Amino acid sequence: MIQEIYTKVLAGESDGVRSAVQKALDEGIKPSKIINDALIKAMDEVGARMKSGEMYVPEVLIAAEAMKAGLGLVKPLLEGEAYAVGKVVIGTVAGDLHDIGKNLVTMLLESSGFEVIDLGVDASAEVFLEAAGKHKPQIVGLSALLTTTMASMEATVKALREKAPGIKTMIGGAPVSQQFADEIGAGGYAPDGASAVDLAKKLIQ
Ligand code: B1M
Repeated sequence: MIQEIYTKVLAGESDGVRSAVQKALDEGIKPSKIINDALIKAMDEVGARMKSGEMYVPEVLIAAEAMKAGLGLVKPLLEGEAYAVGKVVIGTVAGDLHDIGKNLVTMLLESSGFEVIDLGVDASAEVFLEAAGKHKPQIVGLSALLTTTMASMEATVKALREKAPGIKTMIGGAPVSQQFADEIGAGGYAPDGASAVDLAKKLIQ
């Protein structure tokens, strides 16, 4: 049944995932095993296929939806078991309304076991700082799609470094790069959603 869930997630079949997860639960398979050995493992494979160009954004989004459909069934049964592997506050920086890439990164982080607090778009340094204080994440993730909003990203990273030095930052978006991350002192840069998950895992180690 674990294999069936895995296969259905990769195929993006939400209904199929739900019924396979229900069957697994009926067979007495532990929720944590279903999450780790089927749902998260399938999303790891989705990430790998996205990186190698075997899967494209729409298929990835559909697989993440299917994964979340299964997760919805098992998550309430975890009985206080620590589930989230880490906490991330994420948002698109001030002046920038692009959120498709940020939403994709959010879905992939969530389906890889992270708890994600999404601040939406046009989030100022103050909004990021307030959320960092309130939610105490290990990581704050910033997205920017405009060359003009790279300055907002720099200002937000600077504010976080000064006022919340224990929190790691990661950045992404079409105009930014590893070089820019190094210049502004961000904790890391990821070029795509799958790499963002790998980076987040690395940053919380
Ligand atoms: Co706009 N836009 N847009 N736009 N838009 C771009 C970005 C642009 C390159 C188009 C162009 O001119 N060729 C250009 C920017 C030029 C520049 O600055 N260099 C541009 C412009 C100029 C504008 C406006 C100024 C247009 C105008 O009004 N004159 C305006 C700005 C509004 C604003 O933000 N204040 C504007 C508006 C819009 C729409 C609202 C119409 C719409 C956004 C809808 C939305 O997001 N809800 C839109 C869109 C859709 C685009 C394009 C076509 C597509 C962007 C996208 O969603 N890509 C884009 C051109 C293009 O890229 N072909 C363009 C798909 C997405 C999955 O990829 O976002 O790169 P991406 O995310 C990737 C990675 O970058 C990475 O992972 C993601 C998944 O692999 N990533 C992260 C992203 N965030 C990350 C965070 C991480 C880690 C990785 O860690 C935290």
